[in-house]
Amino acid sequence: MHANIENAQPIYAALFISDLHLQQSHPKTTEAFFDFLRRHAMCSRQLYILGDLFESWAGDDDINSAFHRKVVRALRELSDSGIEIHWIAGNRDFLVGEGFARATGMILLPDPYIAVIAGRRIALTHGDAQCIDDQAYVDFRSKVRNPEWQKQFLAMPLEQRKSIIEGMRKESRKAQYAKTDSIMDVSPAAIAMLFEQTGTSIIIHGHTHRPARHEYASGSSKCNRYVLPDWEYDSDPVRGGWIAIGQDGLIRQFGADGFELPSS
Ligand SMILES: [Mn+2]
Repeated sequence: MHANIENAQPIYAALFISDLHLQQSHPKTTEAFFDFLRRHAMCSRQLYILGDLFESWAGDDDINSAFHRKVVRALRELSDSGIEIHWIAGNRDFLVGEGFARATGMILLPDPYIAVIAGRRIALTHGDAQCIDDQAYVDFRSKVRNPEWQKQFLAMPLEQRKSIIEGMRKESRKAQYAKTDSIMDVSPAAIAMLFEQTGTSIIIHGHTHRPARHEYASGSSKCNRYVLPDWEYDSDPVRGGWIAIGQDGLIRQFGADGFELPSS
């Protein structure tokens, strides 16, 4: 009985998503995420969340809001089904900590992280650490990623933290108008350095919301940098998608409609 189910092999070795920016005011995006978990992540051995799953995260003591509990329950269902969930923090949800990891059953990874999937070594990163041409952002990042700053911040009452984060978001939106497109993208020098430091020929990252596959020649071999899309199902046209690595090691890019992109 049920032999076909018990013997079923996962279709994919790993799936990668980032920049869903989940928030209560975007219910269709949240529903698209739950749908993705049920229909696609369930057919994979591993799921890698590469940052900015949430639009903001004020600390693990905010885990009990009705919205956050729904997200936790969906991730827990996946990990309880035996699918490994791996997490790299983004610039919006870097305060996700051990409490959230325990509740969802996921594994927190450092940034960058070298994963070996279907025999391929792959460097995984959110991508904001490679945006080194934006000096104001580099300064901001080094401040808020400092453990001492985080300790002091997390010692504040939750409501105060939420209003500080809201203020930061307004400032950052204002500052972005004055920045050029290239300054907000990853720096070619930082990408070259990441390839060299990790000794990999594949990078997967998000953050820039510029989904693509970039190919680089490196001596006689080739390197590839895959950029994940952001998700937005509450506006028209919708945006979204993911990257999958098959058991055969092949890397495929999928769009918001769930179909494979022809260019990958
Ligand atoms: Mn980001």
